[in-house]
Amino acid sequence: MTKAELIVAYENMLLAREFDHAMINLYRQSKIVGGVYAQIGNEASSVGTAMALQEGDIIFPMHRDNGAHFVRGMTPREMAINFLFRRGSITRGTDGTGHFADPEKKIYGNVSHLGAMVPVAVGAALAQKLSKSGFVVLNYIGDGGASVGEVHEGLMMASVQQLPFVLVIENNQYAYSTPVAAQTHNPRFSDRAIGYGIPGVTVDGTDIEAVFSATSQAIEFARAGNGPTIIETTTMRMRGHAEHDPFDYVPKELLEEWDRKDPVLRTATLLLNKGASESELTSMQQQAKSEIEEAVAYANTLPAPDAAEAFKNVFFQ
Ligand SMILES: Cc1ncc(C[n+]2csc(CCOP(=O)(O)OP(=O)(O)O)c2C)c(N)n1
Ligand SMILES: [Mg+2]
Repeated sequence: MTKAELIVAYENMLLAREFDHAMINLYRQSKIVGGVYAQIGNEASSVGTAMALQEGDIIFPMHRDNGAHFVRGMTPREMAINFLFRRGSITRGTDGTGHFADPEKKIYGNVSHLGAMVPVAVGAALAQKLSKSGFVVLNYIGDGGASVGEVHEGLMMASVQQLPFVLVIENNQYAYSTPVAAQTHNPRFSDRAIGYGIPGVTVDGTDIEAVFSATSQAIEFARAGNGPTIIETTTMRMRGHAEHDPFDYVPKELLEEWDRKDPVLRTATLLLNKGASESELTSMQQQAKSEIEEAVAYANTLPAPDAAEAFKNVFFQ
């Protein structure tokens, strides 16, 4: 990656990291009543993949992909207002977590039901092919979600129709309390691509350059009409499933091992190697922190939604 690209990556990764810390603190103060699914440890995966998209491309992020939201133009204010479920939020104050979409920004996920998002995203990819839009769909799923049946159905359709579709499997070692070894006999998720006759690659999901390069290739391949790719990014979920989960089932040594590969620190080192100075990095860190603080302060000035909002878009017979 060029220095300019690394700067964009680092800025977005810092925003994601600072946002996580801010949401964790608010959750502890009972100011957030939804789930806080931190993406600490997974930032290079969501930022590096999303950065490979071009304007007009479509993204379906998962519950943990705040970095992808930032890359695709979601602002810290918009994010904070949603998590604090204030009036005027993207979900009209009805969701206090990461289950939101913004079609204007071509962010069509998150579908909360694991696996169910893939056929929807594949449908979006089919629409791109039929309309010859030239846009590509980037879809995320976790190591746990990847084993849900609808993922198979979606990939069957995407591969046989050669759709402009890229599936990122974020293998962060756990699905809630279930380690990968307890849910699949083959821990290499990219091998599943063989069954669909499409390319599959596994990359170190803490290495922003590896993630960006693999995704750029897959997106180019898809845009040229060659069909889908599976990209497995290996990372570690460094927090519990969400903040209510003490994750005492995760061996401490495993967390220590992955902590040494912290994606934010690794990206800082890459920037230093490209000639950035320590003081440049410090000012980027301060900038991200103050942007998130300002966003939370702004969200706190907004009122709660009207109770009547709860009944909008609710259908019953
Ligand atoms: C069909 C379905 N079952 C269960 C859940 C509840 N749930 C939400 S996230 C999650 C764990 C997902 O693990 P993984 O796919 O590995 O993603 P990660 O949270 O590790 O990023 C579970 C069980 C759900 N949303 N949908
Ligand atoms: Mg997981």
